[in-house]
Amino acid sequence: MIRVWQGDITGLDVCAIVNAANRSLLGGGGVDGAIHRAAGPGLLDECRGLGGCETGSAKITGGHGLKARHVIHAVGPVWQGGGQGEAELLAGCYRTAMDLADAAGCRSVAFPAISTGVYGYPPEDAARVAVATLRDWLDGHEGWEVTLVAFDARTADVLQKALEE
Ligand code: AR6
Repeated sequence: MIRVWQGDITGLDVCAIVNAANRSLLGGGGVDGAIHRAAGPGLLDECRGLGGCETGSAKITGGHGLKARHVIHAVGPVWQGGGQGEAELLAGCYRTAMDLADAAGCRSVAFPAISTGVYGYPPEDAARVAVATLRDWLDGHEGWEVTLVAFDARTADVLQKALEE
């Protein structure tokens, strides 16, 4: 099941929340900064041991001070017009995050709108990639609750429309 929820991802009581990180995995602004602030310094300490992450993939850590048991740090592509494999890289973030959540024994996971902030991915296109990739993954995996988190009303609307397509 996929649902849309509007608000701050850092407070969600789910098994894993996904972070929109960069390749260093050492923090940043946007949702990344919010997650590190809410989780506390232990999260950055754990991230230092991960050796970064390739664009289009993800790595998992503990949730530290968060309600969520895990944080999955996904590195979305920077939007460069759409001809640089951005859609496949973004899909890779969602697929890898689901694989990691599954391996950790989770059945609930919440995603921010990866790449649609600082990285400039058009929200409508990103929402279509997110929904298609998640539907494909969930086909054959029972009993999951996936939350697409919108920080603002406009993003919530875009995500809801993508779900209804
Ligand atoms: N909860 C849910 N969504 C949020 C929150 C929050 N607390 N805060 C922001 N968003 P962005 P990106 C939304 O820029 O585009 C960082 O510096 C935001 O409104 O956080 O993947 C990293 O370190 C937008 O819809 O991520 C990277 O360097 C979405 O989260 C870079 O930014 C993603 O916006 C990654 O850029």
